[in-house]
Amino acid sequence: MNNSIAEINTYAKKWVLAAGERIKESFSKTLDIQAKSNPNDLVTNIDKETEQFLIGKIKETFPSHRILGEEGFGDKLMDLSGVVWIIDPIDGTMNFIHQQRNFAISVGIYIDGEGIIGLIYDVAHDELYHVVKGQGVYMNEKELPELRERKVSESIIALNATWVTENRRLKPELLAPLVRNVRGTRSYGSAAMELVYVATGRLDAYITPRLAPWDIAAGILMVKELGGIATDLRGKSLNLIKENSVLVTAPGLHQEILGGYLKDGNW
Ligand code: 2AM
Ligand code: CA
Repeated sequence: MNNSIAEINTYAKKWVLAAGERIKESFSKTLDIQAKSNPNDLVTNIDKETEQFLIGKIKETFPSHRILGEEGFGDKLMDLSGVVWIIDPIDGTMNFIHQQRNFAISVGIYIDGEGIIGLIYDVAHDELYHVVKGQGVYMNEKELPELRERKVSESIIALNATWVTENRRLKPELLAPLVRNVRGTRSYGSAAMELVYVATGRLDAYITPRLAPWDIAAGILMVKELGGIATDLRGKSLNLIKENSVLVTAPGLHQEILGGYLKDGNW
């Protein structure tokens, strides 16, 4: 690798902030909205333009880097060798369309499969969450503290009610005891934001049956950097080249949820 991590990081931050400015400008314009895999799986011209903007910058400056992007303007990847940027131009597109908030730009940068840099930009709040492996997690200029040990009875967990009730495997009857025993449940509709909320301690866990690599690539690096745990629902490592079920928690909680509530699941 010819470019230093510091150099890649400086550009990544600059481009994500610039992409956020472009998204803010779009708030006053009419969106072109299309459905993808189903009528509720949406994409807009701004999702596509933001991905193309970021890819244009990366390819111009770092031609050897590869890109995995949600909207398909990147490369077709079979593995994570070399430097790979994993991009969700707008995570929480439905929120972007309906609410103009609760969405984020998510960029994870992996080197030979190891997560090194993560950026999640909450554009509506002007909050850039940022991690470089081993150097801590920052919200703008403020460093986030290590996560504290949690018990299920004291925790707030994020779940997507639609997916929990629809999913064949993540059955409501399996999750009902957990939902009863936690302090509260929440759903924000953006995986990147939900992972950031675990990193900041606003949430203690996030459980979901199926996410794509771009939904989680940046956020799991932040949670792990602060002592949290990120696996699939069987406790296995996440694979950033395919879809995964996801269990991301503060320390302590992972074993309690996995062993106490999810062990009889058929994931
Ligand atoms: P998106 O907005 O980029 O599509 C919604 O709870 C979260 O799940 C969002 O992060 C959303 O990302 C993601 N999501 C929505 N549909 C999905 C799908 N079919 N597969 C994987 N992730 C999805
Ligand atoms: Ca998206």
